[in-house]
Amino acid sequence: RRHILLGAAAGALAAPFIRPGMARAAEFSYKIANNQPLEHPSNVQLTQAIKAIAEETSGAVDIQIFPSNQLGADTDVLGQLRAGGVEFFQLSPIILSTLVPKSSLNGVGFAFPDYDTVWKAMDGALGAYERKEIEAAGLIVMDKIWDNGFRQITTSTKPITSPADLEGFKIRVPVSPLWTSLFSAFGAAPASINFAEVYTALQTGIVDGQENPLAIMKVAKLWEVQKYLSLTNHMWDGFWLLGNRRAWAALGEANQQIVAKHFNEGAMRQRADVMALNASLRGDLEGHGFVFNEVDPKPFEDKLREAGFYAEWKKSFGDEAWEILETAIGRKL
Ligand code: X2X
Repeated sequence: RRHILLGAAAGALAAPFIRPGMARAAEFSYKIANNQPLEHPSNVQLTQAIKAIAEETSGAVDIQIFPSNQLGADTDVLGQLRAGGVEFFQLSPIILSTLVPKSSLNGVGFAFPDYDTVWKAMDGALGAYERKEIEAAGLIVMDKIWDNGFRQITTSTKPITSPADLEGFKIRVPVSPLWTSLFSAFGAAPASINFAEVYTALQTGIVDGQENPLAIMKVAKLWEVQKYLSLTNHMWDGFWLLGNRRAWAALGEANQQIVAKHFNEGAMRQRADVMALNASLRGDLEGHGFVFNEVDPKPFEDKLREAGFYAEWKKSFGDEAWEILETAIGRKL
């Protein structure tokens, strides 16, 4: 709440300024927030996108990046986005499901076998369905989702090789009913913790493990507080680029088109960057001391089915949404 007041006050008082090379003062000084450090491909490509937006609008649309949860933890910033204290926000669809329940469809355990299936689904009917739900909740969302990646489990204590290794295991999960349900189905003890507090939670032993894509393990330097990395690929996760509806409307159509174009192009470049990074990340993380192991996903998926995970979520999402998911992945869950 404090952030919102400060943001509004700062916006009202801020004097227009002219950057070198800009034809005129910024008409719109907007913020974009996310949870990733500046060196993550998301922020590398966002930096390029906002530069292109400033250039193509002759400086009228000036967007500043607030990385690494500088404006607050994800669930707080979602509130700020809705209130208008921040204009743009990149957020996992699965965390967004705290506001838009059906946006976590893509996070159903082991739904996606590979990236080809992910991009066909998210650029196709599944992504369109999630965006329709997001817009119905009063938010703006860009067409192209950014990549977070396939999620893997790390621990400080032991490699996770089978579902039995997760029994009673204290693991951090992001704040979302789907995540809690997934790890409860494995018999683990999931703790909902925002990403902003993950490193400290691992360091102080509040939890013994966490799960994230390799690129996040890298930029968050998780080898400092974790040892084993199990390639479970239990979920694919991305970042929707969300906007506040009033701030978006204020831009007007011409600026909207420019902003959307560069954000969406940024997403496509970011996907390629994460893909390229994935090729070297295992060796890189092993070099930092992580001990990798691969797992057969089948017993993990079987365990979820036995625990009633798929039945529960089919009921929760409803038949229409579930069918869109199953069509997108080309099999029954
Ligand atoms: O919070 C996480 O673990 C992260 C960075 O992967 C998300 O944004 C969901």
